[in-house]
Amino acid sequence: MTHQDTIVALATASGSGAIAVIRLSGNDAITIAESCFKSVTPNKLLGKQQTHTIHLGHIVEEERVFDEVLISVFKNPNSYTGEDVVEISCHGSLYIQQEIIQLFLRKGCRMANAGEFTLRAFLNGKLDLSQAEAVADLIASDNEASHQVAMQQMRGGFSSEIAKLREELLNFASLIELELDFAEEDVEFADRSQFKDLVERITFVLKRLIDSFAVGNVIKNGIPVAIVGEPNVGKSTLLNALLNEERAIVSEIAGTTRDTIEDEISIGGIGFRFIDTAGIRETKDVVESIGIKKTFEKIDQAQVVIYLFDADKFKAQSSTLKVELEKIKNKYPQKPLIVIANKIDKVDDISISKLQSEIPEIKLLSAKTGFGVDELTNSLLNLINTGALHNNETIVTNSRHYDALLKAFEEVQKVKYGLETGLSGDLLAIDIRQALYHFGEITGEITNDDLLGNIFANFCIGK
Ligand SMILES: Nc1nc2c(ncn2[C@@H]2O[C@H](COP(=O)(O)OP(=O)(O)OP(=O)(O)O)[C@@H](O)[C@H]2O)c(=O)[nH]1
Ligand SMILES: [Mg+2]
Repeated sequence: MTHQDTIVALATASGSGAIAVIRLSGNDAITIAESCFKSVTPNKLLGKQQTHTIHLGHIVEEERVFDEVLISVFKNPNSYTGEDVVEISCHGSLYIQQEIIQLFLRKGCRMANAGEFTLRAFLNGKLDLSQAEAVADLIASDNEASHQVAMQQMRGGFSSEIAKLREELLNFASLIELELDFAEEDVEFADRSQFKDLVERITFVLKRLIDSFAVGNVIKNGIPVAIVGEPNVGKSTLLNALLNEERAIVSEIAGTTRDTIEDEISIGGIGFRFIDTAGIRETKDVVESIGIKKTFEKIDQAQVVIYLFDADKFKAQSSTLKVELEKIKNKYPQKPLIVIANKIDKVDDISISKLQSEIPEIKLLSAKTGFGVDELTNSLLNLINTGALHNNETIVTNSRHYDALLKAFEEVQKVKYGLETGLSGDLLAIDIRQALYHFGEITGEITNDDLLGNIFANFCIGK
């Protein structure tokens, strides 16, 4: 597919900065840039310059000079999009950026759509679909783990693995379909035992990738951690201590937090999303009770629950506390629960040892002084299975890929069953074709406009 029109967009973040980069891509990118460029070297024409070269000069329109700029020239196919690309580094004032973009629009460029540069890169075979998607993830990555996963996927990640298996499966599909043409002769071109081996291998790889999604999802979206407990135990103070900023309002009045407050930070390279909730108690206050209902919804969504109580009130409330903890454990048996005695600065050593003997898993903390916060973040990190990450294994983070992998897995299981039960070649071929289809969806061998539209709409303009 070729694109006739030349697109333009700001590639750097909008707003003013030291430098801004404006990008052009398409058949006329170099001609259009040349028509607005006056090099400091007399009579230098951009069209005559080699690919991957940089040129100093001015952006001009007749007598008007817009800015002094550096222009980089990339000639097709050796560019990000695979087309002719020109990048103009101008001074980063909002006014200059807009004036230059307007100028290029007058000269015949069209404003690029979201993700259109990357879409063109995909359509021109510079990237496969999963790599193109990784570009968006890379731009969005804000911690070590999500960065590492996006980087790995952009460099080929599992799409090369999938492409290879698809190739082998395609071979078998062709052989089996060939057999159908020779049905009378009753021959077998496709070695069934080799085929079984392949199906086993594919099953293994798919299963590993599917399982990795749980980790991948967590890495991409941050691990939701709900902080719950009765009013006034110090939940908001703990949130602030974890985030290292005064994010939530703290007061001695019970019922201060009426809604949930969320914020994300990176701990040891993993994104955690902490959710401060309204304290749980019986109440007639309508607003507060809505907040409490929300607290339970947040526990549902959280992957980890931190239950906080006031160490100073332990003596008076130890029995209700234990009942409360049992309730949570019964309701969410799978969810890691971290139990914390807060305000430990207010109690003496005897009370502490009593606490520890009655609730052995207890962690001691003072949200106010910061005591125990590091230990808490360490135990959070320990909960998360990041083994896969550190072993450099491929991790699936994209729900579209996950979906396609699940479907491919289902089809491959049908093929496997078909092989075991001696299913006829024509029926086997149908299942194989289905599996191939889902493999192709991941890498982009099989696409449709809706799918592409969806994926690239999530990009920023200029990428
Ligand atoms: N001494 C001491 N006081 C604390 C500690 N943590 C919180 N507090 C105090 O406890 C009071 C309640 O703290 P908050 O963080 O607002 O409690 P909360 O659990 O968010 O309360 P609600 O939003 O009402 O449910 C405030 O006066 C805090 O300063 C601590 O570790 N030690
Ligand atoms: Mg609060």
